[in-house]
Amino acid sequence: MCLFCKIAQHEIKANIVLEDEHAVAFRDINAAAPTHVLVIPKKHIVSLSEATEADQALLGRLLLMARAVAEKLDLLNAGYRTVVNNGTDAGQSVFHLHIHVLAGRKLTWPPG
Ligand code: DGP
Repeated sequence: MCLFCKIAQHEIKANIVLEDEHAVAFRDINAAAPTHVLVIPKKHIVSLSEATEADQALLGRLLLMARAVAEKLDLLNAGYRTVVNNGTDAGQSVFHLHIHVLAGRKLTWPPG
């Protein structure tokens, strides 16, 4: 089973920020910003490229959980960035779809 499936099933410990029936948000182990949270579906989807029409509602839920994370961590005013790395060139290293929620410093653009 993949690493993030194990986190979603509480087989591997993570610092969980939010959880519901379909998704989990937890602190990234290798934070790239003062706040760095990952939002994942409990369903194993390898990457955004592997998502289908059947995942439409789930994808919406993930974005809303990213927003809920921002609200819970009081980021709505200062701002935050959501990122989905998709595939090798984008730097995806864990092949279970996840949305990064980054905040707590001025983030530059374009990303590296
Ligand atoms: P990406 O490079 O977009 O696939 O992001 C994967 C992220 O997952 C990366 O920022 C580090 C994080 N990560 C990897 N292994 C673990 C882990 O075991 N626990 C937690 N909390 N985060 C992890």
